[in-house]
Amino acid sequence: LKPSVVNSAPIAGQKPGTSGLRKKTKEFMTENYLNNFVQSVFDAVIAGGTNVSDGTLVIGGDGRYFNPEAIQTIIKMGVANGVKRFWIGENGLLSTPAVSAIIRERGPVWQKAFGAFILTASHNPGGPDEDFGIKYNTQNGGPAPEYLMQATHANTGTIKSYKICKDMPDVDISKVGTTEIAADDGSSSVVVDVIPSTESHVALLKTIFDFDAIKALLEREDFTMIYDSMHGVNGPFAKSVFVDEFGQPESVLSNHIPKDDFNGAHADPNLTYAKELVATMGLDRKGNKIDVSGPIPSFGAAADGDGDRNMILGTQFFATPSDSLAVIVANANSIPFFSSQGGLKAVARSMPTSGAVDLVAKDLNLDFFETPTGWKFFGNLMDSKAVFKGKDYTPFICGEESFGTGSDHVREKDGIWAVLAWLNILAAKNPDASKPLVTVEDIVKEHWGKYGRNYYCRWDFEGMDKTGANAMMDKMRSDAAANTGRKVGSYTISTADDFKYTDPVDGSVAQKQGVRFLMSDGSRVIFRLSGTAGSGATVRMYIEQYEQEKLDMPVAVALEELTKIALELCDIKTFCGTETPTVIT
Ligand code: VG1
Ligand code: CO
Repeated sequence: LKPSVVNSAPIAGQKPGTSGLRKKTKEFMTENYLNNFVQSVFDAVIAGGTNVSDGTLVIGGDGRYFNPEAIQTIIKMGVANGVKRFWIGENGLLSTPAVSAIIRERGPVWQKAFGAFILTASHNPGGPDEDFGIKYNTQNGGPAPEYLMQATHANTGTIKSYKICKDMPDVDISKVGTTEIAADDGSSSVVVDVIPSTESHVALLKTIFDFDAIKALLEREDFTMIYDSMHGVNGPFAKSVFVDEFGQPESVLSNHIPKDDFNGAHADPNLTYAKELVATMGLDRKGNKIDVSGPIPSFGAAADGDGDRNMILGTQFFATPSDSLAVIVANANSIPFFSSQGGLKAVARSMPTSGAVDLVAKDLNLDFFETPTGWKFFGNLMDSKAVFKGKDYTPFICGEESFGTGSDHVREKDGIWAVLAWLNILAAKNPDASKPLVTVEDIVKEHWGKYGRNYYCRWDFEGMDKTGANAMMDKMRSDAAANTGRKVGSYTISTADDFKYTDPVDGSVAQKQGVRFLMSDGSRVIFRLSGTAGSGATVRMYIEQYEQEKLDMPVAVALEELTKIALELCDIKTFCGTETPTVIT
């Protein structure tokens, strides 16, 4: 266990985005690339006052290519930097929400985790020619806050060397168990615990939901489901819950064996990429009904590579993530986690997420927050009690339009949580098995009937030229004042601005979080550049229109005029040379 100091030099571009550092796998595998970043994190964490010799470091990932090698490197660097105890997921597998649960729940006080490395590029494709990524989570179980990532980035620009125990043998991560490695002179030792991947997370989920009621729902003759894990890390978790806990046959699981390239597919749960599930549920990639021979399941769900995203489908019905969030919030108190704590108290959504949940929050008198894109902003609100002298916003639900939903049970979005939330709500709506099944579609339509419908879609333009995309955003920013008050088609722009967020808990300010065109009738058009693209620029265009009466239009029809206006407002054709999106969700 003798640490070596290896000379290195800064590598350009190691700037963490919305959710960690993501690059092409090949770039990550170049000499010192991973080492430089990991050392920069350790230096920032230690400078921030964390004693890494006290407590445990968690390491796991979504199983993508280069995960096993990266895990061994981080263990050896961790030891060299003073870490004494590790928890590693079996076979290196831990979903993002499971990591959060492990940090928060696992072990006695003296072993509690101080942080975690998660090896994932989430919904980005994996494999030697695709993407790799790494994120760091802190002691509260959430993504590292902005200041820590800024310090890390600064360190990557000045790094001269890193520490590693080169001669330490690789740890066998394929078997659950404890390895103790003592220094030659017996002066110190390090404990590496390979832990069952699903244990802490599934135990936590069992305390949140009414498992008996969900089991009874799943056992109904007229209820069938399918859960597509898209060959990401969610497979073992879905198996543990649906097969081991609920006693369902393995046939409810689809693509549940993790693969290091996600079987060559794009493990992103949306209508475009979850093709197989979408077809099984009787829909096309626009969410329209198609003819299917044979029965269609009552409930369909999918997860992304690292298991933090979810897509919810009913029989020939797509619940948009924004609607799903609103429905979960409206029915939260049928879930024991909320009812047992005196009811849901606060909700938050990211800025581009539709305003459907705002209407529920207002109706139910909940504290409501609108934050920038990315999960880290929700964490502060959930931790408000600790940080904010007793002001407590929990129990708390939050979500994003990008298929992310969760609560304060962990500090990450949680795909399987959202699936169980829906099943718990379905169970509560169906107390009597002899009555016809109240479906996902019934629940969403009843919701629209009460609150109106926020028609919504997002267009992604992937692989755009960075210079062009930045120039486009700059132009909209500088034109914001002039655009305010302007009439466009049948709309009037009541405000054009660049979203800025002041954190109500710690007062920190996040600037330039997306250009917004807020129309006088409540409709919105929003533009952002993605912070998770592995290469090039991804432009995101979000379109929303609220309707109180007309609840049954095809989305494309409802949003037709606004979409045309949006393309004119940004003039993407001139700046990026196209106005055809690569993905519509
Ligand atoms: C995207 C989504 C954002 C999400 C983030 C991480 O970020 O829009 O809502 O929080 O991915 O999700 P961006 O900056 O590319 O728009 V995950 O599942 O990739 O960790
Ligand atoms: Co993800």
